[in-house]
Amino acid sequence: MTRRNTDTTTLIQNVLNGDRRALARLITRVENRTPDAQTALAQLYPHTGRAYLVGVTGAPGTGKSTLVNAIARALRSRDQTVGIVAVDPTSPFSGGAVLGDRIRMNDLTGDRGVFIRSMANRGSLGGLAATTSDVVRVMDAAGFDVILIETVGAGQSEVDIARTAYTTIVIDAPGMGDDVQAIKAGILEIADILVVNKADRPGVQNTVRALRAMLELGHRFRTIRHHGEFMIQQDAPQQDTAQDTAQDAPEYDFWPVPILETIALEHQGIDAVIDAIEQHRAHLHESGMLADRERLRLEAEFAARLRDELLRRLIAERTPAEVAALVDRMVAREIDPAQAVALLVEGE
Ligand SMILES: Nc1nc2c(ncn2[C@@H]2O[C@H](COP(=O)(O)OP(=O)(O)OP(=O)(O)O)[C@@H](O)[C@H]2O)c(=O)[nH]1
Ligand SMILES: [Mg+2]
Repeated sequence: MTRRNTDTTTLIQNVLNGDRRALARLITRVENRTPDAQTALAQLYPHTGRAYLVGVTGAPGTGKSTLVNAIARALRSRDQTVGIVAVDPTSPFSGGAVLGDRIRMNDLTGDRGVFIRSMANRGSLGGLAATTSDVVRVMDAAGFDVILIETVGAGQSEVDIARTAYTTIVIDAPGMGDDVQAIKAGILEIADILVVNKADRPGVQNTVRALRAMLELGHRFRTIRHHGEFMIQQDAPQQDTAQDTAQDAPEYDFWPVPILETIALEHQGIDAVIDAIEQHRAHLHESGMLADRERLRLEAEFAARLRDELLRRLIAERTPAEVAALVDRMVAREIDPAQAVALLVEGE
């Protein structure tokens, strides 16, 4: 065995034993996508799937980090260990927002039952989603009971990251501008729990009303969509075939999305949020949807990774000049984009 292999084996063992320094080291390697990180992830994988994943997303400045901090503290008082992954695609790794998150969350530092990791954008957003899944899995293997994943609900990739959770909390706050604009329908659609934070500010009831109206407009039923959502979706579980339209959704699928008010800064309303997470978890469990979600999650991740890998391989086989030549021909109206793709794939 080489020294590197021995190192990796020890590192994996230490992570499984909950060693924080090993955890931090491995996560750094995962972020850097080192070859030994791939080995470690594969070996840790059988030890994952136990943590309960909660996504927290919403517009910038709504109070996601403050709420995550408050939820983590409340979970700790219920004797649960907590991993936190804060994804901040807009800031460079050493940027202010990441530091800000650390400062705001520092009343949790020193507690060995909490582990916080901030991640910034490295490379493409697709890459960030994959890396986030890997980091979450490392924390899962390390034995944290709950993993909170904070993302800014600004783009598709962030929404995809939030979607990897079992329970997704979408957060809004009064005074964020037009309430209907503040949360795009796409983000609202993934909400299992809606939180209106900054309930100490004027306009809370307007925000609550706007959200309730949007929910009633067509998001009342949250169904697992088996068709059209993911690239790979051949054998949907039998019991769900009648579920493609909300009207047909059987009773077990119904989850009334609660709208909760919090003042995260003062830790007010947090117990109700945790109770709602617990209720949603029980609902997923009893309805069998927990297993469905896990399966969908893995399928979606598989599809995304496959897309990235195929694209990477295809592009690697072509020179930049070949790609540029195709773009030139599109600009000259000689070929349309679909033809350009066909030519690239067929290796013209
Ligand atoms: N008045 C009031 N302010 C709050 C509350 N919760 C958070 N804030 C403040 O709102 C600001 C933004 O809070 P953050 O927790 O950083 O919000 P965020 O959504 O994580 O922000 P980004 O990660 O930058 O998108 C901070 O100045 C908080 O102190 C609250 O309940 N009431
Ligand atoms: Mg934040």
